[in-house]
Amino acid sequence: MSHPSLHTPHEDTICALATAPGGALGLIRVSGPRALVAVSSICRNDMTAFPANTIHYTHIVNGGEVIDEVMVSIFRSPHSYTGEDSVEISCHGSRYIINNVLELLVQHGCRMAGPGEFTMRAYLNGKMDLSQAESVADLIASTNKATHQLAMLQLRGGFSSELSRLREQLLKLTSLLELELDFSDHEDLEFADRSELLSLTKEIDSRVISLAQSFEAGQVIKQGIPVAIVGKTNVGKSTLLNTLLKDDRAIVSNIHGTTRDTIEEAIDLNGVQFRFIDTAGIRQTQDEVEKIGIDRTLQKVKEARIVIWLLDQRPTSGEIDEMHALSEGKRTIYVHNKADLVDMDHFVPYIEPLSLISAKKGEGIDNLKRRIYEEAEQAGLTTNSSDIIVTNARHYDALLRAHDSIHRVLDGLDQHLSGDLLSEDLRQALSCLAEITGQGQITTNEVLGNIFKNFCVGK
Ligand SMILES: Nc1nc2c(ncn2[C@@H]2O[C@H](COP(=O)(O)OP(=O)(O)OP(=O)(O)O)[C@@H](O)[C@H]2O)c(=O)[nH]1
Ligand SMILES: [Mg+2]
Repeated sequence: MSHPSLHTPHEDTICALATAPGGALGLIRVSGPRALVAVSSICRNDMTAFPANTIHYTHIVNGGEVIDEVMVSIFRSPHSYTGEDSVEISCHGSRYIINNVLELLVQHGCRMAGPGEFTMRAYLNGKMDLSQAESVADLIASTNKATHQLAMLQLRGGFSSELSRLREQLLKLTSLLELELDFSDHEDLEFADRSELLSLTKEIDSRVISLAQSFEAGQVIKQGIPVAIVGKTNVGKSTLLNTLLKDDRAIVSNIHGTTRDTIEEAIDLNGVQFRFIDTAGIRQTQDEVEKIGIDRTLQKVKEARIVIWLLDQRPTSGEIDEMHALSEGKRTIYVHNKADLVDMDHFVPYIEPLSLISAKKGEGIDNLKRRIYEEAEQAGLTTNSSDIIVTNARHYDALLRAHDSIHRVLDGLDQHLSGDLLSEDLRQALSCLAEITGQGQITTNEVLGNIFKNFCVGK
């Protein structure tokens, strides 16, 4: 869609259904200078003089026909979501009613809103910055506590204030350099502050790097932390998946090599999404299809963040070495299954720590879940801390470019380049960070169009 001219006030008034069709109620949003006039024209009451932040009971009428009994909320500029005069109409969820109300609004001078247009107006009117506007879409898309928390932190400005701290530091650097320029004819002053400049630049760079690095964790959290369940054939991997899911998802049998392909299912543990992957049991085989399955298992181990090695008997020391080699660099949890068959009086753990479970009887599963969560926590993949985690590819890209520029400043300082050469790179770093929040510079229609095109209409 094409957005209206971005840097002029919005002359037109937009309307859209904000709720999903099919519910008991529908919420229709109207925003812009004619919002109150347009809604008044289709209601029994004239609302143009109604005070801000009030709700009114009224009827929508079309000619002589009463279309619906509705509640109407009045917001006045600048104290509304968009910053403009806005009205929200709560009507009944009927498609007929909703279409009728929207048609009437259009007849009275409103225009149907494009995707995200209300939020785009909120941004253009200074109600939120660009990264906060983007978090609105993430918030709507959030499916669990973790993704909700990430979006909420960003919406409430956690990331924005971190960026503005970084920008302040970059500006401080710039002014220190300018000071150096001003006094450049005093020779003894020229490099006096260079060590301070260097340490400040390094400090900024390491923060930018750690923000950029958090993107990977952000992606994992959004998509679900991959946990591969691996082991020899018949140890109970598919049984464990089914028990975790509380569902008969994977085929279980006492025939070795039952699972051929990988099976993936998401489970929420303490509000964090995990993707459990049941795999083909590892063994020597002549069966071509099974071989392909085992290759896939090894691939899944590589992709996993956490590996559950399932065993049902004491492995040989050669097998232990093999397990260590395969899961090297992964967070690995060793689990002995079929505890119901174990003589506990004589059981000696052969790897430390070793979790004991019975997948079939559901024993030890809560403990195992706790361990899985702890591993994710230690890997920084849970969001219980208030640490900023970057989740948006556009932000990640801008951070990488900011890092490049800052790196050039570091090199320049190293090579004793003059201040004016360095401040060019500093300005670039500043502008990359400003891109994220869309502040302090012109954000093009194309950029905004790309950001908001994926929003829902009505948001
Ligand atoms: N006694 C007992 N048997 C179990 C337990 N867990 C699984 N089994 C049995 O072990 C056999 C193999 O279980 P599966 O879940 O199919 O094993 P798998 O590791 O997926 O096997 P493959 O897909 O062949 O690699 C089945 O007969 C299960 O009922 C358990 O905790 N106790
Ligand atoms: Mg299986």
